[in-house]
Amino acid sequence: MAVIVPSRRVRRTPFSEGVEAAGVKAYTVYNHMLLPTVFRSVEEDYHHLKSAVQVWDVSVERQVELRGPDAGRLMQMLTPRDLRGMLPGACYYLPTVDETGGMLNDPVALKLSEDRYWVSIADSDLLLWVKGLAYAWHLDVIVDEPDVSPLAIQGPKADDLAAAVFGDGVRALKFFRYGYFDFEGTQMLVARSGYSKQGGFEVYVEGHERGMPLWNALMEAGRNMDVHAGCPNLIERVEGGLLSYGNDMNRDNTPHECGLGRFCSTQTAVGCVGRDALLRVAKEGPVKQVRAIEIEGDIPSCDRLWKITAGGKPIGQVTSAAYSPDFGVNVAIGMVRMTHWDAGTPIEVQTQDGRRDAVVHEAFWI
Ligand code: THG
Repeated sequence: MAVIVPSRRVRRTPFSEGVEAAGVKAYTVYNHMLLPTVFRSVEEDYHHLKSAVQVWDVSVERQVELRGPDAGRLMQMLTPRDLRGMLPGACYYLPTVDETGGMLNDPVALKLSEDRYWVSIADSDLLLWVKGLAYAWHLDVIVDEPDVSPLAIQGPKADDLAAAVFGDGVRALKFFRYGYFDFEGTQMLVARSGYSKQGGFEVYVEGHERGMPLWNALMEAGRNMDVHAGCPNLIERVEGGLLSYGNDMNRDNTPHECGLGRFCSTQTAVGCVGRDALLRVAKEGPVKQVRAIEIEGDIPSCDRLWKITAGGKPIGQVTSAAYSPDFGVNVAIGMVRMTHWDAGTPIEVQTQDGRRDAVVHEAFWI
């Protein structure tokens, strides 16, 4: 493939200099910004992520900030997850939906204070929807994109690396909680979260100029831990069933179809846009849903939708797939109709290189 040209529309990040020095080999574009996808090779990066520790430039997880007396009310309009119990210090994974209950994004939200939130978005322009709601409802709230760029520390040695830079206090952070920790005399927001199943942290770096000093400090402190620059890894995230907005789901899907029903309490999420639509589908249950799928044979890269058939009839689609070295099979994420979604059901996947036999797997691999 040809190269991607950065520009004002395809934004660089505060860590781009470090990413380039580390030998990034490929990028994708996510929220109008560069997201590294390969450093050594997808497989090498995968083995290293699962055995050591990596520093990821995930600046593309842009923040939508809601600030003002109506910030809490506006937050609840975005999601069927009940936010009444959310306290400062908490991160919540949030399905966000439109008036039909269709998925608009699947961000991680942080409550900074009673009247201030960050919504750490996946790849869709959620800012525009939030600004539109604030305007239409005459809400007393400011909605914008602050100069905040997450840097992730992921892998089995993530606690050791984070402790070396932020002190042993970070070890006590619980999953999906954040705290403030000192870095060279300034406080930084560090959360125990991240887009892998290997565990780790995300540092929300405020101010472009603070990017490279933190990047360099992590690389320096991690020398004896085999630290390397990394990025969200396709193989690992499919093994773990981490969904990718725009790939595995979009506005055509409800949270229940995405398997995100456990993050919805639609009944009590009063004020949520699309609540009526979701109450209906939650009652009936979805007729198709995300499933782990194991595909036989050699597969090409899944850069388009693969139809799933059973006896030649369409029953779903595969949206992400990769060969897993650790499990020795092709792992995949797909959306499957209820007639065929039981574990063990034999199906066929139509790749651009031809048909492959496949089976609905009981669960994701990690
Ligand atoms: N971190 C932050 N922002 C993000 C992502 C992130 N924005 C974009 C993208 N990732 C949003 N999507 C996800 C998908 C899954 C998870 C987080 C963000 C995730 N899921 C946990 C799991 O499936 O194991 C469950 C979380 C929970 O139990 O609450 O972590 O990664 N800042």
